[in-house]
Amino acid sequence: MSLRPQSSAARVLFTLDGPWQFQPDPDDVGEAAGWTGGLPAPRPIAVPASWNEQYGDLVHFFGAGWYQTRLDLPPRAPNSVAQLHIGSAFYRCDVWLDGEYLGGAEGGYLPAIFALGERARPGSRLVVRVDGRLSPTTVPSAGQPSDPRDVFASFDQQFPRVGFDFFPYCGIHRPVRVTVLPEHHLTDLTVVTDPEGSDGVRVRVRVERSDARPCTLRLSLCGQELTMALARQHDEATIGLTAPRLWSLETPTLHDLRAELWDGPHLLDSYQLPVGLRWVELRDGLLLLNGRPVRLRGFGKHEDFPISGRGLVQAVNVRDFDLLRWCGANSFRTTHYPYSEELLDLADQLGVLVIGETPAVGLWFGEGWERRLERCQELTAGLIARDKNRPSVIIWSLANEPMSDRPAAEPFFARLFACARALDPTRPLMLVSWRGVEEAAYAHADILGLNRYAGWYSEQGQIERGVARLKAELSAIHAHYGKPVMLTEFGAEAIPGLHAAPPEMFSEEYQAALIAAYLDTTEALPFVIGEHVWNFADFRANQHTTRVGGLNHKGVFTRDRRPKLGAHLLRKRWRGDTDGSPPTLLPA
Ligand code: BDP
Repeated sequence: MSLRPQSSAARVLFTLDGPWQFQPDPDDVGEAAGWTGGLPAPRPIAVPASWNEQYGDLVHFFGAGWYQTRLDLPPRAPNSVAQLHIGSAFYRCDVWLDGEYLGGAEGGYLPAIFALGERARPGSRLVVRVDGRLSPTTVPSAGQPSDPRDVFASFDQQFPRVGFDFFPYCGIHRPVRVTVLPEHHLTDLTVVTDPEGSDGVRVRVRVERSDARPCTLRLSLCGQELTMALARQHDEATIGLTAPRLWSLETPTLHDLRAELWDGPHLLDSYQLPVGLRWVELRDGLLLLNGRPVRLRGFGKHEDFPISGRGLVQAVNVRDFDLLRWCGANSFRTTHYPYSEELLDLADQLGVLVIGETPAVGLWFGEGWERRLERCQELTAGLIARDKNRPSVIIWSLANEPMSDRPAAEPFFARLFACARALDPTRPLMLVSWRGVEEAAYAHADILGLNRYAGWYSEQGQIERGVARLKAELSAIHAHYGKPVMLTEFGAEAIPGLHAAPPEMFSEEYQAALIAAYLDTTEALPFVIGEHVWNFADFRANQHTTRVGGLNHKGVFTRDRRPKLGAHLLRKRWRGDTDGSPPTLLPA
């Protein structure tokens, strides 16, 4: 476990973001040719960003690419600990410093941390090899054998051939930083808030540190100070607060928890964690935040933008939150992988609820499922470790649309849900399915997510028949499992500027009409705890007959974030106003 890097009175942090040098390695010769010590013919590349759209010859390059930059470690205290932190690199990264191997990490969406040891010096050369190749055993997968039981077999025809409906952008996608920690340092904090009495809370803080050397812990939160002698590597402290300002959608108050380690008068380490005091429950079929029911209104999204690809662009994230507010959404799901920590900072600050999803999209249960289960357990543990202290994250989604029509699916999910529940008993667990009542793994989830495209992939052009089917299916799921259900995806493609009256498929009117009909249906069902439109914005997918121009056009905003009629419709429904949009174009 590791705390997110920050600078403090005892810690140093600097960024390596900016242009790096890059060389694609289509024949996979780099390691044998000694590129680990430096690249023979590199070209500039931006970090963070996907490599695919930075150069025309890299668009469909999904192999290994080598990055290098200079790393100047400042003079540091003896025994301090220098670490390299890569926010994310897709799909796998391996790191060398001055030709010496530091380690590797797989998965693509979670931070990778490498000890720099004593090697780093001013002018060191850092080399990172990023391998974008997916295989049948990776999560997510690509290239698995076709089987009619795996429903998305039709996507076998798409290019590139991957087991999911978004472009497999490659590269260093999130910030790269170097941190220097003091010798004796905090390694983890876990903060849990429980209600106490009529207006109080009890905040449990679990502290982990690098060693068991006796020292004093000082915690401060909301003006309360707590001092405690530590003699073990981990300990737990409790802070009681009367009538604190809670974190909620309306007032997303964050308090700074300051944690310090002291040796007599000497400060050993200091860390500041923003904390939102809130608790989440499922009770009587409702989702409750701080004891009050909340209905989730929002979207599935993607980290996706022209040229930067899946790389972090802070301005795009800020704009997305502005647009979430513009249309009155209160939540989103991090479909279909963990999003950047910088994005979740905004959710914490702005009071937006998040369903945090693992990269387990389109899981398949043929040969090698045990290996994929291990990967899923590691990825789930990594996601929980990274985001467990975030007030915005209220639910964990452990998989999206598994192809679970196979015997292995049941034991697979029994183990995966047990693993997540043991790691975080404070948040409900969700499984997002396309199979509906047939989804045996629903038995292990607390919230049953359903993705439904009746009126689009089925009942094509017939919205009324689509919603009739939707209602019947949702009711059957609830009757069978007796658990809260969420409509986690629904929608229709709309080519921006394409209009039709009466509405026809691919027109903005059809998309808006379908969304309206779905909301009419689900808002009347008391066991449905929310609905997320697919998708917030158009996004780059793979080339396929159903993906015009390589984009999935189910966004209610275009890829450059202009509203379609569907966005105006949502604003009207979720906020009750139209912002001057042409109401005559809205479906009645
Ligand atoms: C669902 C998937 C999502 C796709 C969407 C679609 O969860 O990733 O993009 O359908 O077809 O099956 O648009």
